[in-house]
Amino acid sequence: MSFSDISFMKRALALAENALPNCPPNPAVGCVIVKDRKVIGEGFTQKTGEAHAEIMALRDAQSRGESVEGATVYVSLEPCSHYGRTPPCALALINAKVGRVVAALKDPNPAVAGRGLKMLEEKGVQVESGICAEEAEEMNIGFLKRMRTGLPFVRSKIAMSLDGDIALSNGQSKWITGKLAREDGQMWRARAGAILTGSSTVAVDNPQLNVRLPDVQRQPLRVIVDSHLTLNPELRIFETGPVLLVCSRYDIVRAQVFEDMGVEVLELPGADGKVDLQALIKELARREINEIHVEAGPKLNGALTELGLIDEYLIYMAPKLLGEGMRAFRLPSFHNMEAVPQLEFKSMQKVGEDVRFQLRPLK
Ligand code: AOF
Ligand code: ZN
Repeated sequence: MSFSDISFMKRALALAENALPNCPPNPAVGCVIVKDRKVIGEGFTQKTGEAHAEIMALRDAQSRGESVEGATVYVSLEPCSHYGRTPPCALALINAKVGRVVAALKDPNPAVAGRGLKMLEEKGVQVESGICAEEAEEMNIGFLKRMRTGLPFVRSKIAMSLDGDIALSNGQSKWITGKLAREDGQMWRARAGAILTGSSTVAVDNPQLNVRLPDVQRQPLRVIVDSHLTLNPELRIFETGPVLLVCSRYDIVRAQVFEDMGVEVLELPGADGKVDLQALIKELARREINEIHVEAGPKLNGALTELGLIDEYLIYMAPKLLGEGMRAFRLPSFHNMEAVPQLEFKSMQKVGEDVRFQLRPLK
């Protein structure tokens, strides 16, 4: 591994970022082809069913009139070896006669799992992996978790005041954080396969919970936990894009109204008349959702936390005190410090006038 290997891989990772909003459920991958220390082709994963990063980079080199024979290919995930929705990238690289392939990570998809690199090696291509692995893990944290464990990565985004409130006591919550923090939140929303919320948030805030960014061709599935199907079908969330309404008891009359509007209604009964959240997370994995982005109130955030279902808290904290307002989490009283959920800071960053914390449960 050399210094230039790292810098070309960083470029591949930066390219992969462009893929994040459009490629799910495929992982976001970037690829850079280098010859004589010069970049001759670049690419990133297109939307599912279309070209992978390596194919885009090979096409880019071709359109620049460059020969890739003997070149080094930097790719942020192992090239695929299988016929999925597209043919194997490893084969395309072999046919293009590249000399060396450097991958950041092995692809844990059981259809690939090391076979991409093996195929290349068997044809005399020099291979290496593990360069910038940590950054590459973060880039596709949801895809990698789902491939390794069968479950998606759950990230809960919460905008709160310095005293931990998400709304005033009268329910008003517009706007606690500033414009830049809200734009940053849109980026995280855009990379998710699903946005998960509860009926109270939808009823009180009347949000759209969609992605409003330029060049985004895909909308995440909006999933609403509404145990008794009490929501008003005229709320804004039902006007745009796909919605999955999850209840604990299927009421045919109420459900019909939503189904006639094209909204899917799913019954997942849990304990105490509530929705089985664990079953819901599994169901979303079955639907190839890699990342679930939670934007919800205290009840759902409290319940998910108690069940240990949140992998990351994305907290935007505003320099404001809201006083006796609505707390971010409804959790029981704890009687000793050993019992409280413990998190660790993954990152801290100022975003406009607010601060963003990324926290993960302490393992
Ligand atoms: C790559 N390069 O840019 C990506 C890869 O159905 P397909 O053909 O689109 O294949 C999807 C699988 O390919 C996906 O689950 C993952 O294992 C791999 N993704 N592989 O060589 C890429 N995005
Ligand atoms: Zn591929």
